[in-house]
Amino acid sequence: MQLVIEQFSSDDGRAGRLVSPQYPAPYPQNTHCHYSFTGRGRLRVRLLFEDFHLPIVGEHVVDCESMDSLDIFLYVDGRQEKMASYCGDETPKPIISNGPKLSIEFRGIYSSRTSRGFKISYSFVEDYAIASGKQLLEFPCAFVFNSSEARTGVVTSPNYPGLYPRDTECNYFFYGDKNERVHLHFSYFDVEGVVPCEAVSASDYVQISSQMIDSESRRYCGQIKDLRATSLNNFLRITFRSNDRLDGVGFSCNYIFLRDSEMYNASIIEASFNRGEAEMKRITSGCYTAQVFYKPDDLTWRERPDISYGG
Ligand SMILES: [Ca+2]
Repeated sequence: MQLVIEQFSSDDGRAGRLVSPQYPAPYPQNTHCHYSFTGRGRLRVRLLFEDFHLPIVGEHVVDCESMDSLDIFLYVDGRQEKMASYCGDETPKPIISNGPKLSIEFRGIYSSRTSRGFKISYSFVEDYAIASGKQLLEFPCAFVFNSSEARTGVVTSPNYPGLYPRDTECNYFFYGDKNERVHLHFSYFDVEGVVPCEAVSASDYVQISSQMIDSESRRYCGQIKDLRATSLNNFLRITFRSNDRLDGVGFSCNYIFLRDSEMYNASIIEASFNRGEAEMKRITSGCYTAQVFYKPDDLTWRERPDISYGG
């Protein structure tokens, strides 16, 4: 039997990589590995699976119990809980811990001549793997978006497109200039829960409000296509809240700050980012005709003749 036990602390380094024994050659039969991670203070543990290739017994993965598998454990209220179990050869999505600790158990009983095992890069992060906005470090998880810095952009749930962390609240504050409103268009929305997204139904949720503090505003959960929202004034808050069980991917949302005078000409302007270019659609109210513009890197907006809307 091969036994590997390793401990990683943020004191020893903020990032690194771990691989199965003898990677990329097959690990020996009866390999057991235990990796534990501890981040200091507000640091969270993030895992990015770069390669994942365990043997498949039979034709399909039925359950990981009877196969070589890799389990992820988290701590919620001091209890250790299994968050996920992975087997087969489908690369898992990135994972982020809800607290300072996370551990991995690998059980490689069978191995096979064609199984490379796994390669995982880990990091200790403070920003919840939220790539935009300015983080407010006086809050557990809060980000600010000022119109003066960027009038349009993308905002995502923590760790998107990986699974969002459990038992986590993140707030996103949007501040426009005096006459601006904030417009949101969620291009992806999948937040685990049941309408009306209350604690009773054990739901995670997203709340959108034009006030800093308010518990009345509508909550959103489940899978929603093309969710849009506009602030009542020049401030908007998105609150994302997950509970201590079951996970989802969360959301990706395009935002844009617009003055009402700009809205007169274009009832909806949405910004989206495809194939690395910024793309803006202008949809005229009522009859739904649209011009599509694109902006390759630093160039000016140009109309895109290859895409048309109408009807
Ligand atoms: Ca949940």
